[in-house]
Amino acid sequence: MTPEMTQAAMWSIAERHVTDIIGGCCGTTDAHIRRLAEMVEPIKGLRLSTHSIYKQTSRQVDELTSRRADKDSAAQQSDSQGVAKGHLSPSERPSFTGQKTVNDTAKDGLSQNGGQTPAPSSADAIFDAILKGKADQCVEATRAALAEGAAPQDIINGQMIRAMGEVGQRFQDGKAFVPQLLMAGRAMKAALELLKPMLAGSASTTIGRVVIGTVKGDLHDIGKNLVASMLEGSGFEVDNIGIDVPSDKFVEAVKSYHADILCMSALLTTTMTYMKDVIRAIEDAGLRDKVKIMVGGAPVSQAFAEEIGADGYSDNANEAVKVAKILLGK
Ligand code: B12
Repeated sequence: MTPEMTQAAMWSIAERHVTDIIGGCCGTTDAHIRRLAEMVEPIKGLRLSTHSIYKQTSRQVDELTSRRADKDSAAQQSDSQGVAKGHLSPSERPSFTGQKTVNDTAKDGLSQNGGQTPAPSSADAIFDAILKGKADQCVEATRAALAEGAAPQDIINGQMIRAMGEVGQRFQDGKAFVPQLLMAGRAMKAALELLKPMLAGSASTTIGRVVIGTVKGDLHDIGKNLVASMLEGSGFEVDNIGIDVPSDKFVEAVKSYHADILCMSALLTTTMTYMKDVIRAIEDAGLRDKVKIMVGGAPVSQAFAEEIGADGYSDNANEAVKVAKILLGK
C-alpha cells in the first residue's frame, strides 16, 4: 500500500475513535507514518504524537518504556492503588504538550498561517475553518457572520463553496489528502445545517439532488463517501444510501428522492459488473430519462462506463463534482 492508501484505509477506524494508537509494521515507512499523523491531527479528541517520537528507534522506545515502568514502580510504593508495573495510568500516558506537533512543522499543511496571524474576519474564518476541517470553528464563524448581517446564500457561495474549491484544488495538486477532503466536507456540512432552516422557502439553493451508494456485494465506502462529501460541499443535496446496495434499493431511492443524478461506486472487479444490472433496473422502472448516471471506483474506467451506458465517470472526487455539474448543465 502507498502512504495515501494506508491513510485512506485507516481513516474509518481513526474517525470512529475505536483505537488509542495507530502505527505501522513491516513495509511502513516514515512517509506512511507521516500520512497517518496528518490524518489524526484534525480529528477531535485525538492527540498527535510528534515527529521526534515516531522517528525514535524501537530501542529508544524500549528505554522510554522501561523509564516509565520504573516511574510506575516508584509511584506504586507510595500508592497502594498504583497501577501494575509496566503499565501507565491515564495520567501517566505520554503527553506531548509543549512539543512541536507535525502540524507545526508540516510545510504543506492546509493551514497556512499556523495561528500566527491576527484573528480573521468571520468570512475569512469560515474559509479558514473549512480548509482546516474544523467543524466547530466553522459553525461558530458562520454564526458570527450571520450576526454581522451576512446573507446565508452569500456565505455559501462566497466562502463555503470557494473553500471547498480550494481544498479540491490542493487535493488535485497533491497538497491535500483524502482525510483533509473529508474533514473539509464535514466542516462545511456542519455549518450548512445551521443555514438550512434559513434557506427554506428561498429560491432553490441546491445544484442538484444525488443518490449515491456502493453496489451489492461491495463493502468499500471510503471513496464513495469522499465523492458524497465533495458533492455536498459543492452545493449538491446528497442521499448517501450506503454499501452493499441492491438494484431495487437504488431504484426506490432515485424515485423517492427525486434524484437528478445516481452515483454508483464499486471497488471490486467482481461487483463492478452489477452496475449494469442497476442501470437496467432504472430503465425497467421508467426512470432512465429522468436521472443521469455516474459511476466510479478503482477498477472502473471511462471505457467501462461507456460500455454499460453510464453518463459520467471520474477517477477522483474532485473531478466527480465537475462531471456532475456538466451533466446537469451547471
Ligand atoms: C480499504 C480497503 C478495504 C477495506 C474497506 C473499508 C471501507 N470502509 O471502505 C476492507 C478491509 C473492508 C476491504 C475489504 C475487502 N477488500 Co479491499 N481494499 C481496500 C483498499 C486498501 C483501499 C480502498 C480505498 O478506500 N481507497 C481510497 C479511496 C479514496 O479510493 P477509491 O475507493 O478508488 O475512490 C476514489 C475514486 O475511485 C473515485 N470514486 C469512487 N467511487 C466513486 C463513485 C463515483 C460515482 C465516482 C464518479 C467516482 C468514484 O473517487 C474516489 C475519491 O478520489 C484497496 C486497495 C486499493 N489500492 O484501492 C483494497 C481493494 C479494493 N480490496 C480488495 C479486496 C480483494 C478486498 C476483499 C475481497 C478482501 C477479502 N479477501 O476479504 C474484501 C471485500 C469486502 C467486500 N465485500 O467489499 C482488492 C480488490 C481487487 C479487485 N480487483 O477486485 C483491492 C484492490 C486490494 C488488492 N490490491 O487486492 N478492503
